[in-house]
Amino acid sequence: MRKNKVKEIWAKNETALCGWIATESTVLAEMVGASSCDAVVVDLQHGASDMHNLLGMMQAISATDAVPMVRLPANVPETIMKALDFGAYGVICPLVNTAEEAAALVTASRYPPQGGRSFATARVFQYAGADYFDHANEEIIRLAMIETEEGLANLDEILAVDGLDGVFIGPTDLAIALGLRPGPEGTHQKLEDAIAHIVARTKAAGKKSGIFASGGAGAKRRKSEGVDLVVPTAELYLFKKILADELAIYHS
Ligand code: 3PY
Ligand code: MG
Repeated sequence: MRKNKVKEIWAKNETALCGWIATESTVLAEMVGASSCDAVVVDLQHGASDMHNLLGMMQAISATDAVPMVRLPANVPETIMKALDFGAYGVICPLVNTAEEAAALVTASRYPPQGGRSFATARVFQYAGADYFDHANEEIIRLAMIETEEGLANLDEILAVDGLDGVFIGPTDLAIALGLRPGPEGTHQKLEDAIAHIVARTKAAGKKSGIFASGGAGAKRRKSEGVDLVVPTAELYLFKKILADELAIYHS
């Protein structure tokens, strides 16, 4: 089976750099995959993509060396299984509140006997190789998003779930959960403390943490803080920023 590059990076205790696609553009997904990013996430929760175009998005990322990943719309077994069948090598599940919810994510993404994933010779075999069934349970990445008060309170129990690779911090929802207004890195000490706590507990559990950042500088900062997978924002926000910068030059 084709190896999961993010897992190889983690095995060396290094940080993976991850792109994030909010549009449904296969061209942009391929472009981000061909950058220095190690992985690309297609966002099915807040992004424009859905199950109807996900297969094409996975193919576009597969044309590059980046690992195709998905942020799920919700913790729904049918959706998890289909995203994996289409070629996702990693799933990030939003709004995980309890260990039971994290366990359900793991179960849906593991073939029996460890889990309850249904088998079909799906498109992923084209990408992964004929022995996908034998190694998928180990190669696939499963991250539970910590972005609610309840998820934060249950962090240690969530981290203890067998088969869960770790957690992904949603700083925007987490800020709101803490009664704060979202902002870039360093805006609120209370949020920074919560993030540092999540990163430290995750390391103590021998698992991996990921986070969404506000740009290259924010991602670099999170890497220096020990986060294992950093997302320096989504392609949509980058476009907006570059467009504003270029038009400001024009109008100046
Ligand atoms: C959040 O910040 O809440 C996220 O879900 C990151 O995309
Ligand atoms: Mg969120």
